[in-house]
Amino acid sequence: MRRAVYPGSFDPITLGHLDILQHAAALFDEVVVAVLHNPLKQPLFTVEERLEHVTLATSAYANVRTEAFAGLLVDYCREKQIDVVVRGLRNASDLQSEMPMAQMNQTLHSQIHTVFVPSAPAFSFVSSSLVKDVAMHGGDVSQFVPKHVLNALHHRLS
Ligand code: COD
Repeated sequence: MRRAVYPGSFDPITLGHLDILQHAAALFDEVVVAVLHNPLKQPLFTVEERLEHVTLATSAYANVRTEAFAGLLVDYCREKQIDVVVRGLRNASDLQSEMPMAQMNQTLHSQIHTVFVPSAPAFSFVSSSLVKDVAMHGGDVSQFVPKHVLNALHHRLS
């Protein structure tokens, strides 16, 4: 069985993330969306909230499940016996930041392979940070996030 992990902060999950996940779910038998819990960072949504948002957003996929992780991604992969990491690529700058991560992960754990999935053009400019910034300033982000995330953003930022 081919398993993959799709790791990220998902603060919050966007339609761009879901676009990548749709491809990952078609490519692999099972995909674990791993939501990073980093105690040193101050996310807009707690890890529990982000897990809930991701679980709801991915409920249509029978082969996708959601988990939180902390610490090194390679340690999580070792523990779960997962050897493929899926990452989305929006542009050249993503590639520039993703390559060192993929190479570091492969150096730390030689069995880890990173698979890059190109983003749909419609979402190539979308990021969680931009969505939060626009929402924080009263802009309409309804075309970039699932409805329940939109509600959560309104609730958190009001
Ligand atoms: N379209 C397509 N893909 C997208 C879009 C979009 N609009 N938005 C985001 N993505 C992709 C990103 O490119 C990424 O692949 C994925 O979705 C998740 O994105 P984010 O922003 O939610 O998550 P990141 O980039 O903050 O996640 C970073 C990790 C958590 C993977 C990383 O920090 C990590 O592995 N941390 C654990 C500690 C560790 O192992 N450190 C060493 C790393 S070498």
